[in-house]
Amino acid sequence: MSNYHIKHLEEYFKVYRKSIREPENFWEEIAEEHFVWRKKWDKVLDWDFSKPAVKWFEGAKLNITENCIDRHLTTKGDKTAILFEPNDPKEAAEHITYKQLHERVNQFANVLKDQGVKKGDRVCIYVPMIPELAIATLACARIGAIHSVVFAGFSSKALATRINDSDCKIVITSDGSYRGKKSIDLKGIVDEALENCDCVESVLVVKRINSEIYMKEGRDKWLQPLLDTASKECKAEIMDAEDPLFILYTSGSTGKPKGMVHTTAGYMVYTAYTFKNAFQYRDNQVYWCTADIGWITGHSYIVYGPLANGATTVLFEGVPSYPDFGRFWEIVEKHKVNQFYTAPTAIRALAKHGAELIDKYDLSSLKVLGSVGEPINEEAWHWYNDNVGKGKSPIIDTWWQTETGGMMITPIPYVTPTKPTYATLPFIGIQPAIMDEKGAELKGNQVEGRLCIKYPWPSMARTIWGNHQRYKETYFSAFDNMYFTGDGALRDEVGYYRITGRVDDVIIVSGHNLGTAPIEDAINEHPAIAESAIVGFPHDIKGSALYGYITLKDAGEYRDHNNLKKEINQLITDRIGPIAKLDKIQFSDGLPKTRSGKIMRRILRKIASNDMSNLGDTSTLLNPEVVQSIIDNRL
Ligand code: 6R9
Repeated sequence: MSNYHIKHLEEYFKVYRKSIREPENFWEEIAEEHFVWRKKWDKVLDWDFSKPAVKWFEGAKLNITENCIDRHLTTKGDKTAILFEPNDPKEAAEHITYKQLHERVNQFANVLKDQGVKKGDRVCIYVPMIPELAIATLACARIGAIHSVVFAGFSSKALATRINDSDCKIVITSDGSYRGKKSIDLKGIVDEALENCDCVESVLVVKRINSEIYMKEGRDKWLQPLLDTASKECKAEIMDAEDPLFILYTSGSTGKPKGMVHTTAGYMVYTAYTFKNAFQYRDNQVYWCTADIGWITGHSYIVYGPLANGATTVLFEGVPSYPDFGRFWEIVEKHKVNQFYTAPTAIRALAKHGAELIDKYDLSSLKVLGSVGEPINEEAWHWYNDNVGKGKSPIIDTWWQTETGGMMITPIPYVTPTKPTYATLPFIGIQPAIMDEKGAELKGNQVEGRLCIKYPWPSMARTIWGNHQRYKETYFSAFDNMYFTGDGALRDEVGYYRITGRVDDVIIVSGHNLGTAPIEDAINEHPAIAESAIVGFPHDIKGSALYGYITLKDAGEYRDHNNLKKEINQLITDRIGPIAKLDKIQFSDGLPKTRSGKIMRRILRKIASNDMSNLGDTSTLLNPEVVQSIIDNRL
């Protein structure tokens, strides 16, 4: 019997119980029935969280690209694997079939081999959202090189840090990239970064914007001529289950970015299984995740998860606002997208521009709406549900992390009844625990605390590149024998989980623990408010007090800021209590955000505390310019 595709709630509970009671049997069956192996494993799982050491499918041999591409060739060779939608809506979309993907990945892999790249070498990929990004990633996997994709919006400094940390020998980039009306000189950024990277021997350059760029003799090569003469056949390197597949950097609350290391077999099995179920993907459907492949969401749910299922995955080069805020819906209509996966920050930005732009397009193909990246507030949830889903497409609020490799807590659409702002139930095989500060597990329902995971799952990161000690300290030291997520969560009366936000965002005001997320939710209910971020600042009497940074939907319309401040505090008093009222409220044109859309509370916290000495590297922000304006107008 196959448990691969869950179809109703009773089945979810049955399969979930099995996955917890007999995890090894469970994952063995999934691995056996749904993937191709060069050799099966000797042991399904070996683990010890105290070291920490985790191995899945030890002894197995495979190549993930044979699972993502080769095995589909006989049945789906002419099916579109990657559907590329360019930045400019006037440029034609490109349909890359599984057969073509096979050829292009092999050619790219052969070029890498010619450049001297071998199994285990690190390859930095700094390419915009064009087909070559996915192809380069898969080409590395084909030959067993470890890819390190760096989001092509990071600064030269951030890029250099990442290249050096994992000692990359080659960088793949493009002459430039398009982003809405703008074009960006990516190669220039790479040149600047490489002034500080001795490890890099060569740079392969994809032509995208046809700009005049500097090519360093002996180091830089145009990719296309090399591809043109490369063979379309490239034997897949046979990998061990636990060989590293990729490194992906994620920023910690302090220190340099952490290069999370993901390995081959477990990552493949889990991302494929979650993709199939969380999106209820069926053959011939069109799936679109708007993330960038530079983030874990893109790795797992644009590239590996969808392709392992033989799906059609849309790869969008542009931005939601170009040529106007209707672009997402235009693409949904044009390609008849069935599953749409995006982030709350995008939803809020679109909501700000009203629903009229949606009504111009036919969104009837949509069956599942996904959300990822941060807690989705009530207002955004309803806007998404009512206007995009027309109340008919379930929203899956998927909670997971770069470190977890795949979704951890999420509804299964048409199976798990959804509840606004709740990620609902753990995915199959996931054993969450809610812990109190003293390290005791809070059993039963209606509890709130720190979110941990008690048992290994196949796609968990195995280490931090070059720093296993930091991996242990960050994730396995706060609580005995548990993976600590860094997030807070509550479990409601029926056992549904709601992620309450990073626990480092908890502020203690007059001895009361206040999470920033519920306060922000209350504020965001105000019709004039677009977004808000709450941080703590030192206060003589209360210990800490609350400072709110707020952006308005239409700044011109609400000139009476004093009145607005009163209304905000009244909302907070109504929703949470007077204890959560804000001492200071600053209106601002924007909030500093990471490239993946997360508000950088660290910076706001410093400004609120009047400590501008060490704001850290703000160059990696999406909007570094707002920082100065916030400083200039601080209260
Ligand atoms: C996949 C991804 C991880 C952090 C995570 C949490 C927040 C992600 C969320 C969510 C509430 C959700 N987060 N999804 N919070 N609800 N559905 O985003 O990975 O970039 O590593 O971020 O994002 O705080 O710990 P990553």
